[in-house]
Amino acid sequence: MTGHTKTALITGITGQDGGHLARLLHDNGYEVCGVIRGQSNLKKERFLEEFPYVELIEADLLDPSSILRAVDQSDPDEFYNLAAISHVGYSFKNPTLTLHTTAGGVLNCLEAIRMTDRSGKTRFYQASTSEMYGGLDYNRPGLGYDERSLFHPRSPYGVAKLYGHWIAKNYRESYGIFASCGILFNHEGERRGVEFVTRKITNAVARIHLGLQETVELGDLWPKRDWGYAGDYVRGMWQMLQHHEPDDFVLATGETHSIEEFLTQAFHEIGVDDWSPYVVRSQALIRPAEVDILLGNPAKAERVLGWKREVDFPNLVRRMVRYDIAEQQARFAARAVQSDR
Ligand code: NAP
Ligand code: F7E
Repeated sequence: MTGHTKTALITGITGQDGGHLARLLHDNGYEVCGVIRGQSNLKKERFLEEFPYVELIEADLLDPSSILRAVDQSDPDEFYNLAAISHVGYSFKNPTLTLHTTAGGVLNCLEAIRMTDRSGKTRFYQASTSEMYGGLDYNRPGLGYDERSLFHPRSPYGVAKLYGHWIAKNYRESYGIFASCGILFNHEGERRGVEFVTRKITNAVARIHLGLQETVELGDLWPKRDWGYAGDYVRGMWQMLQHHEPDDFVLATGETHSIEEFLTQAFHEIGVDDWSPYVVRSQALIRPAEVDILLGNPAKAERVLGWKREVDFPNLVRRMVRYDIAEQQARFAARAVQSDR
């Protein structure tokens, strides 16, 4: 071992939150290990360029023995399970894969800890989600969902996450595993996949601004989400595992905005007041069931953990649009250099 104070294992390290968390833990002196899947993962090279200090371990949530080996090999003080099939729309198209990955994968992680962690040192973080509430039973108007609200998931993703949530609590109660669940509302940023609506919009706005794209195709625009910045939320995950006992915590902003509002704010950044000529509605992007409104109440995390989000809605959108404009310009310049050769 080197001079690191603690070791962390992260599944889903190639995803949005994985990148933010790897950096946060490294900056705090951790040795960071991350699970990468696939025999030839195209993200690997780029990931290691950005995070040369991360030790990657080949494993797959669907393969219990590989997760057991990853835990045995890294012997983590903290194990963050961020891997999942995380796209709600995709989960309707691939429900069985979602079940095995997003639900069964959590069991594989917990069993790996139970079998290897004789001293009980490993603290486990489960990435639970506001999608478990489902937008129904919205019976506390203005207050938002908290840790005691009813669950009513509205997608195969939400249902699978609810299993992950309860099995983590069950292993806490049955075996004394330090398992904490963060019930996180939507969080976005420059690392967000372009398959999610916020990044799809900011990427398109940047390209429209630069004359590289004319329109963007979207589904329903009326749903409302409680959107925060991912960098703030991974700090909350870490704080949950530093707490003296395992527990469940909601992380949210306490504000909700429709996709229309996100569009207005994003186009405002490029000086466009009326976005309607640029948005094409697509039936294919409408989900079999929709979560109408999500609003979270982070009072417990604020009070118990001292967690506080720093980035507000206008700054989140601004940050994403500016990042995407710079990224598109850099890509364009790189292509121009290549074609000159
Ligand atoms: P993301 O960007 O979609 O990343 C998902 C990660 O899971 C990727 O690294 C992916 O690997 C990995 N993965 C998928 N299937 C796997 C498998 N079979 N074995 C191993 N790894 C696998 O997700 P995110 O936005 O960072 O979210 C992190 C976690 O928080 C997820 O569990 C998500 O469901 C949950 N969550 C997210 C939000 C949000 O707003 N972002 C809110 C609440 C909860 P590849 O790169 O190889 O595909
Ligand atoms: O959709 C609508 C869509 O896919 C947001 C995941 O991180 O947060 C995320 O789930 C809304 C929905 O995120 C498009 O129907 C319209 O109402 O960006 P999204 P999500 O479904 O809220 C939760 C908390 C998680 O846990 C998940 O892992 O936008 N929408 N048009 C669209 N959505 C997408 N993706 N693409 C569209 O074109």
